[in-house]
Amino acid sequence: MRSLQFLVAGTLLAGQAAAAPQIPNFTQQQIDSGYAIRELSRIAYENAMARVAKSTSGCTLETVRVRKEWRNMTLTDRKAYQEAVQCLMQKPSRNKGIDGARSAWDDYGVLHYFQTPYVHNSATFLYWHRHLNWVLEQDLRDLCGYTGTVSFWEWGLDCGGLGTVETSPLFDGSEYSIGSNGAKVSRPGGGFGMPAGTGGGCLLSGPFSNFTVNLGPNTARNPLKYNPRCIKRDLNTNLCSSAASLRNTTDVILLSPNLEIFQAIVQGDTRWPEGVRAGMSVHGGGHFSISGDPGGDFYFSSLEPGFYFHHGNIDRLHFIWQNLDWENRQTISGTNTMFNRPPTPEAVPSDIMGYEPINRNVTIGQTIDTVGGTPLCYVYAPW
Ligand SMILES: *[C@@H]1O[C@H](CO)[C@@H](O)[C@H](O)[C@H]1NC(C)=O
Ligand SMILES: *[C@@H]1O[C@H](CO)[C@@H](O)[C@H](O)[C@H]1NC(C)=O
Ligand SMILES: *[C@@H]1O[C@H](CO)[C@@H](O)[C@H](O)[C@H]1NC(C)=O
Ligand SMILES: *[C@@H]1O[C@H](CO)[C@@H](O)[C@H](O)[C@H]1NC(C)=O
Ligand SMILES: *[C@@H]1O[C@H](CO)[C@@H](O)[C@H](O)[C@H]1NC(C)=O
Ligand SMILES: [Cu+2]
Repeated sequence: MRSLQFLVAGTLLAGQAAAAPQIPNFTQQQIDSGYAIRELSRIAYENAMARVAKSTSGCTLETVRVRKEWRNMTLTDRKAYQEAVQCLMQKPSRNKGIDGARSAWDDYGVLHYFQTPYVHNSATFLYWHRHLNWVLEQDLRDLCGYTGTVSFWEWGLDCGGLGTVETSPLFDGSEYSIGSNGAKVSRPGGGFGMPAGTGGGCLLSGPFSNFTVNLGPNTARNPLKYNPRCIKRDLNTNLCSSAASLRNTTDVILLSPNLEIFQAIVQGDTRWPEGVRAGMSVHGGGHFSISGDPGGDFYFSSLEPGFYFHHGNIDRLHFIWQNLDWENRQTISGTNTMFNRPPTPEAVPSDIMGYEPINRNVTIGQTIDTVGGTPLCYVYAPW
């Protein structure tokens, strides 16, 4: 009798066991060195690929795109990505009647400018930016013949004692980077109330140092007016170490039992005590490790090529967190306005997220699964 009960209970539990989070216990040293995030990333990748293998959605093992950290891309692939972005910067804008929108790349500045009040500290923060990177990937493919994927920047590999942002393969100014730091400009503090980094001026060298920022800043009387200027950066390893280290990144995953808290911690959203404790946290930390103009501009940061690497990592953290406990982590949390101001109803899967005029609107529900095939079909590789 006893063994029969055990058997029945065992059968019931088997279904639940598969859904339980497979989160090992790590030592502080394993967390700080990056061993932990690499392990979590590997488990999430394997779980996601196992779902792809069984999927009937059209996202298959043949079609799934594998996104890699910049330093895990071959030099050839890095060049191909840069060239595709350069190409997009030469294609015509799809915006009509917006003076500053001169290229297809500028469309991303206009889009983010208009969506900012809805897609930050709201239910769509993670999902809207997730899909934005997908939209960019599609544009690079459709308009510029790119065959690869977007990438991501694991901030913590370049700070917290492991490296510096200035010498990161992403920002070292080499042929295979996305351009260098800005020229050193001495000033009392950095832009937007942040501590100063080590640059502040126009990019010194490398890809995108010739890129012209056409719109913004958001503090201008007419932010959408044509306002051509150099791109500036103010790289900041100290800020990265205090807000976007491997420990900070791993903690986002380990300390978040549900999406509400995950979102609060990622953004340092002070409406939650967990968000208060997270301080500036990884979202602000990654942005302000680049900083500058437009990188530090809340509305126009999407014109900075580094933006998509930063948000790639935010999306990757979300992907890892979701795939550690997929059954329980397909939720939506929050409303459709920033800080719920003005108050709006709780978001639902059928709510539409806007990507005009790039013509890629989707519902929130369509973006919950990166391998859902509607349209998303990608995973993040462990580094
Ligand atoms: C991690 O540690 C907790 C508390 O010590 C324990 O309950 C749990 O079983 C451990 N998990 C694993 C996967 O070892
Ligand atoms: C910047 O330089 C690159 C490489 O020389 C070139 O492909 C690109 O078209 C240039 N971009 C602009 C906006 O001039
Ligand atoms: C972020 O990590 C650093 C160590 O890498 C630590 O000093 C800091 O307290 C962490 N921040 C938070 C909010 O946990
Ligand atoms: C896309 O969504 C926006 C709302 O964010 C809406 O104004 C627009 O009409 C939609 N476009 C299409 C083609 O459905
Ligand atoms: C990715 O790069 C890291 C650091 O450079 C290296 O240790 C790792 O082996 C690489 N991983 C893959 C999958 O290529
Ligand atoms: Cu944003």
